[in-house]
Amino acid sequence: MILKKTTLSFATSLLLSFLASPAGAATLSASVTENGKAQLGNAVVYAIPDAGLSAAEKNAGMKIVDQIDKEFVPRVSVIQTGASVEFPNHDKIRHHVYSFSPAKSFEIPLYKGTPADPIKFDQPGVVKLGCNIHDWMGANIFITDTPYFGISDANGNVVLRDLPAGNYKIFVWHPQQSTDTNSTAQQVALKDTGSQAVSFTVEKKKQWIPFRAPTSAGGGY
Ligand SMILES: [Cu+2]
Repeated sequence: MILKKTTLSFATSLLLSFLASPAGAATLSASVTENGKAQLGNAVVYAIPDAGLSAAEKNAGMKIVDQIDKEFVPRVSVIQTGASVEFPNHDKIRHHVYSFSPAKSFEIPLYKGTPADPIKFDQPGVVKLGCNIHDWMGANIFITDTPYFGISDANGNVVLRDLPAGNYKIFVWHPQQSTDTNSTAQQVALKDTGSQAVSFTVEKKKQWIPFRAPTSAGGGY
């Protein structure tokens, strides 16, 4: 009896998402500025439907956070809850990737190449990555339940496509943001066709980890 009900509701949500999908796809454009002035790149913009997510919208997927020239690439990633991330090391030296973040605490001890097992991120939140050997190496993974997200380019622009029509709350997150992400919510009603625009202003904290590795010569690392 229980099994039957589950199967039915799964089939229903598949059908609903199929009906809601390409026919009624909306586009959301967001522009992000820093303190209302400069355009801000590397900001995550994500849209959560008021109606909740169907089973078909929870498809997680896979991402890569590379290590190149003693830096994480990219510095900011966004993934859906349940997604896995591979951490290939393309340097000739070893890295030791770790996170102490509550959303996902893990480490991949000293390695070269691509670790056999990707890391699965099964809780929403922010994961700050570091390397035990190279203190300056840092990156962020933002994990959200919704599949509707993007990261702003150098001009502070991000476009979310193929959103089913409906009411959404739109949020922004940035690694240096000084305010709570939940307080950034903007309510938007997306229609079947056309696009809608929102803009965000991010208040930034003063401090930031350096973007580039120190250029000191030598050293075995
Ligand atoms: Cu390293």
